[in-house]
Amino acid sequence: MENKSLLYPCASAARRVISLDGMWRFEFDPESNGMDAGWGVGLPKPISMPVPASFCDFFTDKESREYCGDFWYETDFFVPGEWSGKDVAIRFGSVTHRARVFVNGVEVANHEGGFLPFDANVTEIVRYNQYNKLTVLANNELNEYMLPAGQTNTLSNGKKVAAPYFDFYNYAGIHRPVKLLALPKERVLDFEVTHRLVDGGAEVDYTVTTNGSHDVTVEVLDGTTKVAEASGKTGTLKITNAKLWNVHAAYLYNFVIRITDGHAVIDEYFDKIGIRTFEVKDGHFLLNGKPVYLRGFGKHEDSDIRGRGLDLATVKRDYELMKWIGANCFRTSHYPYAEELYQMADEEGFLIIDEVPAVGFMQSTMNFLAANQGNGKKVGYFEKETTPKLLENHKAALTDMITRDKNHASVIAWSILNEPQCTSEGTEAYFKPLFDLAHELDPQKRPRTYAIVMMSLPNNSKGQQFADFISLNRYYGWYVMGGMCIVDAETAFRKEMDGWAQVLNGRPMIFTEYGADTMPSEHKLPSVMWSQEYQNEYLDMNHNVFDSYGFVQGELVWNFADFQTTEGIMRANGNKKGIFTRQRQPKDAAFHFRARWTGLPVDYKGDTAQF
Ligand code: GCB
Repeated sequence: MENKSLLYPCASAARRVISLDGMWRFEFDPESNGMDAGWGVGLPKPISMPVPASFCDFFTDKESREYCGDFWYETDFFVPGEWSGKDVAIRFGSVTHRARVFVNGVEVANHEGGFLPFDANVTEIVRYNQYNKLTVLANNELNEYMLPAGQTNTLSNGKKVAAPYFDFYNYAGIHRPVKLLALPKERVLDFEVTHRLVDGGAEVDYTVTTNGSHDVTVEVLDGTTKVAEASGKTGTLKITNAKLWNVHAAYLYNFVIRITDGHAVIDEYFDKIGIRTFEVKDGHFLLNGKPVYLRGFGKHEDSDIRGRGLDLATVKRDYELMKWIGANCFRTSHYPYAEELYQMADEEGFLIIDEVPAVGFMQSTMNFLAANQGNGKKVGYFEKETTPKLLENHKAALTDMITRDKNHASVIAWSILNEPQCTSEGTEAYFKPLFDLAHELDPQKRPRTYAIVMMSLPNNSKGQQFADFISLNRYYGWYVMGGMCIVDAETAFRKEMDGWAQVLNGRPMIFTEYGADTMPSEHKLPSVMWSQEYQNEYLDMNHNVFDSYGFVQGELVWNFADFQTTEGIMRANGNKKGIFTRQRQPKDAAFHFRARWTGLPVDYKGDTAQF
């Protein structure tokens, strides 16, 4: 799109932002005839629906909750007369999974990809000093060449049903804030920063992209005090005695970009930047040159009632719990999260492994989760007819994720896939362009990884050589050799680890998943699987293994909290591997982790020579 920009909206001397969040109108369109019936100019029988939120869990009937197909949202918005002469845009933080947007009945955007922002320029369409109608035709069907992947099945009663190849509920709706923007015609479209630590301070190289030719100036402020400035679309800002951004000790500078014409300000854009370096070196993660051991979680955007809709109250509680337990890192499994979460990680000093929604790229495993999906066939996921289309969608999502998130101090790495079927022939041809693209797009050249599924072993994982560090999802003692057999699980686990030691070539390894389903209601002495006691025994075994390998440089347990999944015999109203319940209260394991993580030094294994 012309003038495409994924910058987070901000108000300034040249920009205006109005929130369109609130109670919208909503209607299901199971026969997909809304378009022909003119729903773009008015929904015939709408019900109320809050935005942002998933629509699913408000309903008391199952057909509505499980609805799969087209659905519509509608609201009215007022455009101030004084905005005339500006560009007017509507920005969606995300709509899951696809959206066509109409203003006053005119189609203004068509977007696929349920976890990243998009906008629509509506300058030529809106009526000033009047209310305008905003309508969204959304759709939540799954297919094998989208991110995340799945299928859409049809039941004998003709209703469609989502069959995800992934283990989280297919929540849908307008999940993130919607904003009405007034933007100057000539404006900042994007910027990027890279940091260098030098004697006596730091240097920040920047590039600003605009859609015009006027001068650009950049300022860095410490609070309100200017500490560096530069002019030109690219340049270097020198900051003496820079306060570095660090884990749990974040420091953010105000970053101001202006486009000027003599003394007149054409555009002004504000952001915050944290100055830090991050790299993988000699088997360690180095933050500002110092080793850091990653501890934390795989998470989900998931909570009662609002589903996957952004809920700042839940976000706040999650950060408080993560601080309490001594975590310093999380992976945005299995999709880029709302921008507000990264801003908070920047503020709180958390490290993020940012994951694109490349999940479900393995037909055979996840199918058994829902009773009606399995076909039991092993299929090379990257040798399908749909693979070229999948790769195209994957590149688009990766591009938008890196473009959106590249300036966050909190973002330290890119996770390019979760548990792909990576033992078949097509793997390398599929992976290489994506890993190359991530490197090309990221000015900070952050390390790249992907989460490797069980049974993808050091000798048969075809994509592992592309990763800058190895990330394993392992369930020894849960999906394999659980309960009494946990002793054998440990032996098998160590054997696999010895194999990885041979192929790491100095790269660190982390665990992006390990965990055991646990019912908060169950206690049993001696333990049984699903009890709180077993979760702790399982964790002890896993931590013993991690502790005995120097190259293990991080542990992100699965999952931060219990979360909703598709129903099926493998899940008891959701996945119960949470260390916290879905209501964000601790299971026993939370105290276990708090003792461990607050006890390990920040640079745990920082000086190990075992590589
Ligand atoms: C995995 C998946 C994750 C699941 C988890 C589990 O390997 O990456 O999405 O939820 O296992 O609990 O089975």
